[in-house]
Amino acid sequence: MLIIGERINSTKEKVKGAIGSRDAGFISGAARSQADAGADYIDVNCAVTLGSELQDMDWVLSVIQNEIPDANICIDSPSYLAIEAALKAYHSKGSLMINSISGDEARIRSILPLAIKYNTKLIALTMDEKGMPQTGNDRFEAARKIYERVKKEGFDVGNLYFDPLIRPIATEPDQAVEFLRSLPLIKGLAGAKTVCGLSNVSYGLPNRRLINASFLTMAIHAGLDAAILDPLDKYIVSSLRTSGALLGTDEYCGKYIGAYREGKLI
Ligand code: THG
Repeated sequence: MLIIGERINSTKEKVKGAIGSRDAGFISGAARSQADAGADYIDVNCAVTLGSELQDMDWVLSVIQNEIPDANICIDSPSYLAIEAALKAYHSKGSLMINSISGDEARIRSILPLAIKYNTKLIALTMDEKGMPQTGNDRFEAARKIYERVKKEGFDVGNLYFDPLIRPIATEPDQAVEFLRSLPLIKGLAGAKTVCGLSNVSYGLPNRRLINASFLTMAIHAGLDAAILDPLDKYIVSSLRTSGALLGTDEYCGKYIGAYREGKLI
């Protein structure tokens, strides 16, 4: 499982405040704690600070690279200009992921050349101009079109991560199952991988962390390759470690036992 740490996201009030006041200690601490907890990538989202997103992205990336010189970054932005600014601001030896494109042709046309030029991994949301997918098959069809389109341009599909878009079960009770159904279908596209942001699934319900962690366990079994999540959340860590042990990807349950000894499990 590829872990993408979600904590540096400007939709969180504390993060927004820290970016606004240029509190480097807060941002470097959030990067450090996530990397120490096993995050393979650090997601960076500065989109809430409209108007200053480019400068904010530039500053946050310099702070993270200062703290962790070989940090891998997942650039999370709806703005082409902010993504471009981030790619230019990144001088480290690590690897980059762009979050995200979709089936939207204008978006593909602007972002894909950047992903090719800077040799990044790329997240593609399985939706297009027609809107949000309902069924597992809708998600697969959207993924298939993007896959063909991106491949035609010479992008290495081994670096492509499809996000089948999780929706809240509180209002759409069939959507978690449809998401899970889409995973093996999408992974039938040679080389393609899957990713998701977990927390939408639990929106509107109490004890959200429990739902998120349980759903993560199901998604890992269904073939999820990567997830944007909080690597410091004990419920999440418990799901990751129990899944590895139960699915035989954690040799002699070593990581599970290690996490237990370190008091990291619920
Ligand atoms: N797919 C892709 N990218 C994404 C998402 C996705 N990027 C953003 C988001 N979804 C994932 N990142 C976060 C970051 C922080 C939080 C949630 C998702 C967060 N949530 C609050 C918390 O946990 O305290 C709760 C917020 C709430 O109550 O709504 O911090 O799906 N490709």
